[in-house]
Amino acid sequence: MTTTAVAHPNIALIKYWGKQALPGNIPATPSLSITLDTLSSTTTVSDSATDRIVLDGREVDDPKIRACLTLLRGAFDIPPLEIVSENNFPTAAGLASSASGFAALVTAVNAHCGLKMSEPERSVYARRASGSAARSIYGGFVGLAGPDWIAEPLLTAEAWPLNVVIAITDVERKAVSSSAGMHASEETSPYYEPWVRTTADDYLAARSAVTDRDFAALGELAELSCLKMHGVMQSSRPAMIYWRPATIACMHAVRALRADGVDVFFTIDAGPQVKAVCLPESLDVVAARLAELPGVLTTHAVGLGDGARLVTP
Ligand code: 2P0
Repeated sequence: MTTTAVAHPNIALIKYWGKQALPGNIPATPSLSITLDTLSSTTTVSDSATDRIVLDGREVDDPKIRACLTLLRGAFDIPPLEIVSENNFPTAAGLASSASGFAALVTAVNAHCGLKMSEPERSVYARRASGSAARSIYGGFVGLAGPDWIAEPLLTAEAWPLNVVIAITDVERKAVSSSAGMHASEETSPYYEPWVRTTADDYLAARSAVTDRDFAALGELAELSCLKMHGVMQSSRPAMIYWRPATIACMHAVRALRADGVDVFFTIDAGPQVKAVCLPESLDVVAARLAELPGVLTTHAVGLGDGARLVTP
C-alpha cells in the first residue's frame, strides 16, 4: 500500500527570519504567506524493510527528513518507510521546496500510518522540520504567529485570487542554508533586535489588509518586510547579499509599473529571485515587463493554491 500527498510552496509577504532560543524551531517573527498553485511537491510513502529517501529520483540521506521522522516516532508508532518525493520545479531555483516538501511528507505519513493528526498538529510537525512548511499545510493566505506558532488559514485562494510572477535571475544553489543565515543574523546584525521588535506590528497590519482585501496596503507592508529582512541579512557578518543586478532591476520595474497605476508589489526571499504579486488583470503586463529585463532568465506566472492534501483514496 502506498499513500501520496501533494503540497505547494508558499511565499511569505511578512517574512520569517530568525528563531527563538527555544526547542521546537520556533520563529522569532510572525509571518504571513500565500500558498501557490502549479508548483508542487508530490510525496509517496510506503512500507519498507528500512527507511529509504528518494528525492527527485535520487536516493539521499537527508538529515532534515531523518530528523522529521525521528520526531514523529517520538510520538507515534511508525514503521520503516520508503519516501519518494518529486518537485515539479527546480529545487535550485529558490522557490521554497522545503516548505512544500515537509508539508507533503507530514501529510502523507499521517495518512499512511493512521496517525489521525489534525491540520494544526500537522502544521506543528511541519514547522519543526522547516518553519515555512507550517504554512504550506493550508492554502490561500496563511498566518504563522505566537503564542502557539501553529499556522492559521486567513483567507482562501478563491476569496482573493491574486497572481504571482516569479522572475528567475540565477539558478545557482544558495551558499548558506536559511537556518545558518538566520543564526548569523541573530548573532551579528545590529538590526536584528529592531527587526524582531517591529515585525509584530507589520504582521497585524498585513493581517488586516488581507481581511479587508486591501491590495495597496498589503503591498506596502510586504515590500517593507522584504526590504527590512534583506537589511538584516546584508548587515550580518558575513553579509548575505542575495540580490543580482536583475533582482534590483525587477524591483525598479515593479515600482515603475505601480507608478503607472498597475497593481503590483514585489517580494524576495533568501535568494535572487523576485516574486511580483499582482491582481489578475495586471498579470500579462507584469509578466511581459519582467521577462524583457536583462538578466531575467525565465518567468513563471502562477496563482494561489490549496493546502497539503492526499491524492490517493
Ligand atoms: C519565509 N524564509 O518567511 C522566510 C523568508 C526565507 C526568507 O522561511 O530553518 O527554510 O527550515 O525553519 O523555513 C526560509 O526558512 O527555515 C524562510 P528553517 P526555512 O518564507
